[in-house]
Amino acid sequence: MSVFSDKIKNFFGIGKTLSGEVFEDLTDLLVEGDFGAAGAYRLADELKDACKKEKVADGEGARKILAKLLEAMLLKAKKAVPPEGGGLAIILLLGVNGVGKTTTAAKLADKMRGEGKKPILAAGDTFRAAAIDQLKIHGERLGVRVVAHQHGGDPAAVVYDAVEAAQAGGGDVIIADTAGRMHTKSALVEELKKIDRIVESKAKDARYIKYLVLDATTGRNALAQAEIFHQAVSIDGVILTKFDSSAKGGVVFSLAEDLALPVIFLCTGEKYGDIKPFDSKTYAEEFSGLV
Ligand SMILES: Nc1nc2c(ncn2[C@@H]2O[C@H](COP(=O)(O)OP(=O)(O)OP(=O)(O)O)[C@@H](O)[C@H]2O)c(=O)[nH]1
Ligand SMILES: [Mg+2]
Repeated sequence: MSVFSDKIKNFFGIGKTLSGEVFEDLTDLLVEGDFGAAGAYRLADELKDACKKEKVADGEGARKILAKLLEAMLLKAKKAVPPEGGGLAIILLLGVNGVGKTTTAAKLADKMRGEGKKPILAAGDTFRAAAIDQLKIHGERLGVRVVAHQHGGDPAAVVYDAVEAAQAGGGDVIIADTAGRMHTKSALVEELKKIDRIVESKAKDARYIKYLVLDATTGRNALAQAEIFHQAVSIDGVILTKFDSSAKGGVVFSLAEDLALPVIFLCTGEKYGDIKPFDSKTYAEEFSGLV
């Protein structure tokens, strides 16, 4: 799957016998793979104990146990609110500049339309001048309706209009892009509170989901972003983008363990189809170089 899982695979190469030193080296390798130091130590230790207990002395066997331990880590995340289901869904995409929010909004719209849904894209990034046009271009290409206001407008008002459009029969899932900034944390919180109020008053029964978009290539920095956003606005899950490039992916385990945040989708490229639902078992196995 990635260069990093190849490293894990090579590390536990055929014929490798498992000495204490191997587990120390593994700790370093996990840190390199965007695991935090504490998590890496703990995991290497757990693996060492499990190999001993199960009398596993070869690399291949160790990787199988590693995958199980990793999957268990991922299951510590809270259960994801699925974007699919009956009634109106409102999906808000949050995240810092350039992580891929707008692209992901388009990918989700395409995916959901392919699943028989009627998505509406809401141009909630009114901050950056080109953002509205960027979303409109996606909407035109995909044949998906885009609700937009002027540059500088109020994002909550955009969501308001999108909800009205949906309720008038125009759609059953709203995917709202937002501006990429969090340095002004209080502004973000205020902006979201306003959107929350709109949803509460206009679409009380809607499934309202806040996904944080994180760029996988930013490694541990992604975890720091998640901490800040989660604390500020309580997010429901993560969409990890740019997993196609040099991303290592260990941060996914920290998101689950440290913040109980589930990853919902993995994005692996710039094309509309480059998005797939996240599966814990598959991810753990891929990370361990098993598949
Ligand atoms: N390789 C790769 N590139 C991606 C992926 N997702 C987004 N991109 C690219 O990342 C860049 C930024 O994407 P945007 O969708 O504009 O990001 P954004 O978060 O909306 O950015 P701002 O609106 O400026 O905050 C673009 O060049 C995208 O094509 C992905 O999964 N893989
Ligand atoms: Mg954008």
